[in-house]
Amino acid sequence: MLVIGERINGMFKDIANAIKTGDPTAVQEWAKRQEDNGAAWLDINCGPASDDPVSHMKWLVEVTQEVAKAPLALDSTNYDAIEAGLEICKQPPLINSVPAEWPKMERVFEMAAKYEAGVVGLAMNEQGIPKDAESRVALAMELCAAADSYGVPMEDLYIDPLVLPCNVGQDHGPEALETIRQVKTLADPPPRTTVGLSNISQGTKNRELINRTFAVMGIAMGLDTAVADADDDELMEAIACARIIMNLDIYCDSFVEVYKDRW
Ligand code: THG
Repeated sequence: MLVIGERINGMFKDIANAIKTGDPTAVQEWAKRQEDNGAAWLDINCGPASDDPVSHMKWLVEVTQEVAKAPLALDSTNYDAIEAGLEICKQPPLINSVPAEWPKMERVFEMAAKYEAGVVGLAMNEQGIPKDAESRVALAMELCAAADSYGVPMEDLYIDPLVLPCNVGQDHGPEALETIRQVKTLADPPPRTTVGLSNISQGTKNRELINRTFAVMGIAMGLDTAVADADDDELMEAIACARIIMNLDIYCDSFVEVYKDRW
């Protein structure tokens, strides 16, 4: 599993403050730190309080690219903000994200084809997030069909079953995991998979333990990527171990260091 570093998000006070004051220090520190810690992409999200997501997204992309080489994941529900980011990305990013809804899929898959970007497709639609895995998988298949019709290859589509906090949506946990397993077995070639890992522990105690437990369970089900905390060493170590157990990396005595050095 590869990590999409979650930290450049206006939901965090230091990033919200950077956006407000125009001081890039905190953004650039987190960009370098996440990259050093093994993040393969950097998530870029203006946060819920942004009153100008188009210019805030552009600014975050610009200042991040000044210090980091990793590709970005443009995280917004505002597709004008996504497009503004796409125009200035130095390498193809991920578009994070689109639900299984028209005309949103049309706008996003058209942009993805034009900019050769990846797309995170959410297992939800106008009716919200379904409870059971079968309905989530059906939405995933709609996303696969839509991607295909715009020429976006399955390796560039990342299905997100949507993870809810385990203290309020406990019954969603097994459904999200089963969705990952089925998406990987029902489609050939299969799309990739992703989750917002820290969602699982929002508002709980022992957050890191819950996050890394879900991560290794997800990897066993076929989880390829996650928006997650690259600064959490024990999480990164658990991911490195799970990749060995799943035979995704070759065992060596220093496999944790090797994983962290790779990106
Ligand atoms: N799927 C996809 N993208 C996503 C999500 C998802 N992007 C956003 C989010 N969910 C993933 N990123 C985070 C980032 C932070 C937290 C959770 C998910 C988090 N933040 C602390 C909290 O809410 O308690 C904030 C703490 C603070 O304010 O300092 O947990 O599901 N595709």
